[in-house]
Amino acid sequence: MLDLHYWPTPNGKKVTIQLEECGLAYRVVPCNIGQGDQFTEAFLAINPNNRMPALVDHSPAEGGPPISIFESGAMMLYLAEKTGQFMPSDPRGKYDVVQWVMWQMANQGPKSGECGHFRRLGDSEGDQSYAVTRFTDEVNRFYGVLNNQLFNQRYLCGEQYTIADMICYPWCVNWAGQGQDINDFKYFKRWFDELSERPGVQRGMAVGSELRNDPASLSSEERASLKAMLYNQRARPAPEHGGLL
Ligand SMILES: N[C@@H](CCC(=O)N[C@@H](CS)C(=O)NCC(=O)O)C(=O)O
Repeated sequence: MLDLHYWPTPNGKKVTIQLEECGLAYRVVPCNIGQGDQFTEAFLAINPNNRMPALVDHSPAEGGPPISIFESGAMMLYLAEKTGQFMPSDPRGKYDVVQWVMWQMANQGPKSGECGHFRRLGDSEGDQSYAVTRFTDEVNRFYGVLNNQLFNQRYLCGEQYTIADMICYPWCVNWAGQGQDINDFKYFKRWFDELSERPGVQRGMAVGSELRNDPASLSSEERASLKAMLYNQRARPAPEHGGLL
């Protein structure tokens, strides 16, 4: 059995799309990042980076104790190898996919996250126009990268649908909130529309939709405590005694 520690955000949905596309049996373990579940000792033992998603495979192919994995891209590579689906096994094809997984994890994911963060902030923390322009432009560049890649091929790595497509899709869904117009990127739009119709993508995107609170329903105190917990996190202290020095 696979446990996915999850909250319905784009980083979580990358993995639920893959689980659904592969038809794997899995259990969703809610990790409510608005209530601080990512800081519990039990969760930190799985992911020392206090971020969801995290995956625990209780039945690894080679037997032995459960394998736990953090970072959505690492989970997707693991599942692709475990199932033999949605990633070629020859080095040329495999590393074509791996480089797009790395691209997503190092570029599209984090910078689209910052884009959304600064655009949502408005002027409550002072003038954000430099950050808004910087990240909106960078995200615009990403749509251009995807659009060019998809100019003469159906999927990001050629004619086969792979985890490279699955990992990029959820961060494109909120293109309007990122200050973009996908009609400017017609090859990208063809790909986006095709993926949006896939039943596995639809099922993966819908996982946990009942868990999410409507931010508009939060009181001003709840909003303030959420902000205090999620924004400006600093280092968690290491234990004082008994460590390796
Ligand atoms: N690179 C990580 C990013 C994970 C991430 O940023 N998760 C966010 C939600 S999308 C989170 O858990 N945030 C909790 C927090 O900020 O404390 C991955 O792709 O798995």
